[in-house]
Amino acid sequence: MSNQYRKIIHVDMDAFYASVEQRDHPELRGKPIAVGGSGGRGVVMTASYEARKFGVRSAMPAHMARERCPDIIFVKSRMDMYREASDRIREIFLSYTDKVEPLSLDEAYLDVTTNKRDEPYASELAKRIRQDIYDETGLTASAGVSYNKFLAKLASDYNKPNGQTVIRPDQAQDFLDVLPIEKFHGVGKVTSQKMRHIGVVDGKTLKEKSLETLVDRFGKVGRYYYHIVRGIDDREVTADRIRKSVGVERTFSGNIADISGLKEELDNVIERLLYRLKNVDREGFTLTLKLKTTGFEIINRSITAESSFRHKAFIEDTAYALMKMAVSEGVSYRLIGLKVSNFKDEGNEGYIQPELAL
Ligand code: TTP
Ligand code: MG
Repeated sequence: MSNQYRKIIHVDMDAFYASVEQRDHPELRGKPIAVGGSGGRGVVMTASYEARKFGVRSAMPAHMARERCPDIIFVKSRMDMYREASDRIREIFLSYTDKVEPLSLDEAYLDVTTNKRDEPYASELAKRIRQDIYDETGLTASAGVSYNKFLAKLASDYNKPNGQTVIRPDQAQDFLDVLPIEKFHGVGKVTSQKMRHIGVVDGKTLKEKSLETLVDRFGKVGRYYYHIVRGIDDREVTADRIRKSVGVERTFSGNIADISGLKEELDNVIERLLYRLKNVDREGFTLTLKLKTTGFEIINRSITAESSFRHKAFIEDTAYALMKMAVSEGVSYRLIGLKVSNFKDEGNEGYIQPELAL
């Protein structure tokens, strides 16, 4: 019986945007910071754990955050950096399993029942994934390990930050019984108020309600509540829809104007692209180079070839040629990216043979 259970990991980055800022600005480490607008209508996107001690939370108005934590430092968000970290994390996930379902930039479900490492212990995999994330991005993540999505997500929150929790089938009921009703994933403010109205304050009291009562009160979702409180959740981890491209980008720490500096960054991007292609195992026939200028202008140059972009030498030669085409003298750049697309099994045949002139 027990080997019938699925093995699901939920990974969630710790104070994601704030951690990226503290990583890139050492002077902010150990300090209460908030990422977001500090002005009149500014809102906290997220706060460092140092700021959370003062009660600063996501979605809180900036003025309230300042009231609670007068020393708080506001930092502007840099979405391109968060996206880049998110891409790297996804690369790591995909090197463990193809069944990866991202929920946002910083969290995902992984089904590791079978996995690319042939590792039977999901908690061991979770440890390795978190270590890989730290090695590759300098950021910490927390993980929850269980036999379904609901419990895995619940578990990832248990030992935050930089921790992990396993909920085994025989432990699930204990976790659920004491869980406050508003902590049930999918139960919002309105629902939890309605729940409290009928005497449901936690898992234990929710379990006392019959399926009929719950469906009667909450409609279809009542059935979901009935089951999750018993540790039953059959939702599959649905992998990303078929990807149309595999790409890697890098934002520079400073601006770069010289071609040798750009080439160095490009080499790094090529390495990462090769790593990702290895995990995807599909043949793409178009290579696209992207540059972003310091003025935020985006330049794309691409080449479609007769053979697929898989081998290092071919990718290098083509990428260097594209870079020569794309770069203008006297312009400085802040980002370089490389992407392979036009995959063979995409409904088209990949490279389309030009029609023969008869
Ligand atoms: P979360 O995972 O909810 O929060 P977090 O990663 O900052 O902190 P932790 O997981 O350790 O509790 O959200 C991930 C990122 O999404 C967060 O860093 C910023 C962004 N975000 C918003 O922009 N607005 C919001 O209201 C929330 C909740 C998150
Ligand atoms: Mg998070």
